[in-house]
Amino acid sequence: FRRNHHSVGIIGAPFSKGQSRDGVQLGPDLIRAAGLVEKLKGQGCTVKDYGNLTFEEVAKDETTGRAKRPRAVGQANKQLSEAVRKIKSEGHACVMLGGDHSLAIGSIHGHAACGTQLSVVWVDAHADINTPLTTPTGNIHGQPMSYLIHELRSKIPVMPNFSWLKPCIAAEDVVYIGLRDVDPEEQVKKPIHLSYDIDALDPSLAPATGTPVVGGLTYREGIYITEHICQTGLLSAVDMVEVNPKRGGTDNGVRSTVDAAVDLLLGCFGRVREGSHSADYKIPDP
Ligand code: 6HN
Ligand code: MN
Ligand code: MN
Ligand code: MN
Repeated sequence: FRRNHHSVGIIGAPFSKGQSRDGVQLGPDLIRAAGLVEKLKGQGCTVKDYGNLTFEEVAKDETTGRAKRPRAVGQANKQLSEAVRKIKSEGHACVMLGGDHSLAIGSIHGHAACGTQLSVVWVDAHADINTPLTTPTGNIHGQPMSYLIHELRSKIPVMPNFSWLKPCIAAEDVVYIGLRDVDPEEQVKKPIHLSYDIDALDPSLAPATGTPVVGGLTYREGIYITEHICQTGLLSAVDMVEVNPKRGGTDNGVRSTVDAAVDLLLGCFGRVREGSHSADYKIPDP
């Protein structure tokens, strides 16, 4: 038998203002409704669900540089950072359910606030490392890495509601997987923050996302990454972001996207494709 003893803390961040498409704020409840908590428990994990954060409306939120809605994004990520920090301090592997990928700012910052140097594995069709001055769209979900990396500090303008944020990741500790033109670097020894954008997967498998790009990972490749990271024993926090049920086209498209998100998270915490028994399974006696 395989036994899993992962202790998982889940925080939902129903936030969409790092981009402009409605629907991605529905991700956390949709992923829960697909049975995430029960399935994690079924494979032997201890799970504490910390619920969803609530975000207040920001009335006037003008751009900084080209970055759109900086006050809303800064405030939401401050709240998320504090929540992740608490979950880590209580000893759990943290699962952050987004929401859009701007939430990686607070999730990684809160994780790093525990004091250890982290490595970040960024699984995404996009590099999400535009600065507020280089962004072609203004959407902060295409920028989170630029705020987090020490080496880019001098490239980031002062932004409203971002004064709490200090860079906390060294560029050499970031691994990108899923970009169509970058080779993965796999020698990771520090605690791992896995930031999984569902658009890393091929749109035929995960169409319900705001910025799909053809030529993505297969289900098998996507799951393999999670299994491999689980086996390192170093997984410390995971983001699952950019699931958007209003972009799926069909019910089947939404379902397959959400199911993929759940399966990736199960893979992070010990599920094996050759089949895992539930924690209390016993071979029947005749
Ligand atoms: N995502 N590179 C584009 C931009 O707007 O900066 C797309 C970013 C997509 C971000 O999928 O998390
Ligand atoms: Mn992304
Ligand atoms: Mn992406
Ligand atoms: Mn494991």
